[in-house]
Amino acid sequence: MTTSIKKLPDFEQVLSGNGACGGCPSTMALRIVGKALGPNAIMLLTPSCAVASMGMTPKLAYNWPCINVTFATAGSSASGITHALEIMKEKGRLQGELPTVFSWVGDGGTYDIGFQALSAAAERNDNMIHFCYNNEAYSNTGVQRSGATPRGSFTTTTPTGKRQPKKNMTRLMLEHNIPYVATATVAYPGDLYDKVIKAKSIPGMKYIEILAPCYLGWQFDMPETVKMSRMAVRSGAWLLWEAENGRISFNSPSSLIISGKREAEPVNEYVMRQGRFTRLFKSAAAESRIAEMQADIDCEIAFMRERAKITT
Ligand SMILES: Cc1ncc(C[n+]2csc(CCOP(=O)(O)OP(=O)(O)O)c2C)c(N)n1
Ligand code: SF4
Ligand SMILES: [Mg+2]
Repeated sequence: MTTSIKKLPDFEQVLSGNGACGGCPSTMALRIVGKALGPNAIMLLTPSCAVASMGMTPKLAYNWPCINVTFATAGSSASGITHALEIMKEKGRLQGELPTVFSWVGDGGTYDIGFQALSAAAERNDNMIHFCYNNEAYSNTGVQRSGATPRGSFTTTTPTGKRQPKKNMTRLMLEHNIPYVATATVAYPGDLYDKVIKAKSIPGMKYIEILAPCYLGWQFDMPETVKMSRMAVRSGAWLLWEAENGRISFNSPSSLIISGKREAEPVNEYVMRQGRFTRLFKSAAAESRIAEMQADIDCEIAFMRERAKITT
């Protein structure tokens, strides 16, 4: 049974007065993550909105020791810290429970620039949680395309809409055979909370990717952040699932779509609400390009339905 939002702990690890946009989905997600991780954790960040939002020491908005590392190095830096903690514990220089080492990184820092170091940390099964908050673009620098930007989306570097489908990062992480991989999004806070609680209890590498609809990059009205997140799941554009030791299970409502009990909503209802696709809708090729986007989603649903039948 998923934890109700009303049952989440009262304490806050993300403090008020931070520099994020109002209604920022990544900050919303981090609040929930903080409630699950608690204070005994060390946070790593790469250049991103999350860094721009955090403020400066001693008035940091995030109530953990925070380390800003270079873009390419979230995986390797977290590896160094987690190993150092283990050695300190072994030598008796650290008492009590080891802090959770976690990286809070955007899609640019995960899919693209930080991929090599993350993949290497996953292959070593180093003890950490890598969170990718995925707003589907390089938002902090003015919304450029990333490997996570979906087909058809306008960004400053894809002025006619991205031609390629997004990279399937969660599946890539799954194929590293790490103990835990999960997807989440802000419209389902209890689901995210439960996944972080679980990840925290598992030794080794954990990867959690959170879809974060960013009103600035996606161009919708800011109060619709949570609605957009829900629409992504209901259309099947974002599937909620988790894999423990390679065994995949789907979470509601994606489980209903996968089992065929509920039809995924057509993608055009979801994308029509987002200004980043407006030019596409106005173009002569609108019909065929929306059909391509729908085909990407249908293909992913069909693939995941079959992939879940295989356990390693
Ligand atoms: C090596 C390097 N390249 C480029 C930059 C400039 N830069 C800072 S933040 C950022 C965007 C980060 O995108 P993402 O990781 O998706 O996080 P978001 O801004 O969306 O929160 C870029 C390109 C940098 N700091 N370092
Ligand atoms: S640009 Fe988007 S991700 Fe960045 S702080 Fe604003 S709402 Fe959040
Ligand atoms: Mg981003």
